[in-house]
Amino acid sequence: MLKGFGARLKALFGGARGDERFFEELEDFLIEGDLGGQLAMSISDEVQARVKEGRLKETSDYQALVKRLLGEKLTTMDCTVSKRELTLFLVLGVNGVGKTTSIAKLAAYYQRRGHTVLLAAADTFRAAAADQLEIHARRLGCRIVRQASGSDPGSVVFDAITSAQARGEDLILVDTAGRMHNKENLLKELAKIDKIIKGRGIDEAHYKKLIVLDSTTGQNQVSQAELFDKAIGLDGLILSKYDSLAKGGALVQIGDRLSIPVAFVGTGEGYGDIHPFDKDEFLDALVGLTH
Ligand SMILES: Nc1nc2c(ncn2[C@@H]2O[C@H](COP(=O)(O)OP(=O)(O)OP(=O)(O)O)[C@@H](O)[C@H]2O)c(=O)[nH]1
Ligand SMILES: [Mg+2]
Repeated sequence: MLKGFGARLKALFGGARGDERFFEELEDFLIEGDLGGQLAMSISDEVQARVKEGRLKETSDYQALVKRLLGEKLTTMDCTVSKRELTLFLVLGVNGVGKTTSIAKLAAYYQRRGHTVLLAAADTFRAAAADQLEIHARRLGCRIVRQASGSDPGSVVFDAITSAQARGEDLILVDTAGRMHNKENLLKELAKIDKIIKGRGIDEAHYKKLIVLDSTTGQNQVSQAELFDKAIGLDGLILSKYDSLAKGGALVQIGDRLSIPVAFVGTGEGYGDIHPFDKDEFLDALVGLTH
């Protein structure tokens, strides 16, 4: 099924007249699709240049061109996990974006692929956070490391790594707080966790900092990615709540500005509702090429 945005973009191309007004409309429309002013302008300019050359005839020519231009901005993260060495995903993001739900879904995803998964409840700030994660651990049949609420999140991560190393487990998924007394506190706490992980001998290839972005929040996704990337550096993105009418364009903007690869897309609240990012499928939906 065509998502709202893709269907409307297709309709816009269908009525393309190649006059000034059309390119303005196109630019506005791309901005509305969360692509940001700069990217929207450059794409509209590129389309204009091709129209002048007489190279765009059918609606699908326009769609294919925009797909190619957007595709240049997006990269995909390799989501495979080793069975010989311990991997750790530090899952980050502001409150309510879907961190804990995504972790539960990722645990199920990697369990299905034969991996042993350990959950680490490093959101010790919100009292009920560890309980929420523990419910998932019980349902999924995986281990969890937690401490009393209010304890040091770095210490939870330290324990989790020690424990997973001792048991030879494959993957630790670390749930983190999305909110603390203030933003600076949160980022400082995350930087401490980052240091502990590096100090425990998990090398870069097996340590991924993944930010969860709520696809329904438009432009906010870009500023959140920028904030976390600057504070501790990001290795990948997880786009959550993509089962709604979310447009997803912000992902392209983040790719353009920060070059962060996309890892997973979440499409619902069930354990099976997460998939490695499929760039082709994502772009087809965005430009309305999906049948
Ligand atoms: N429809 C839909 N809902 C989702 C998805 N991912 C998460 N949610 C919902 O979003 C809400 C927030 O999810 P959480 O996983 O608790 O978010 P969080 O980032 O851990 O929140 P905090 O712990 O408060 O920072 C819940 O109601 C989830 O069920 C998704 O892919 N699709
Ligand atoms: Mg949470």
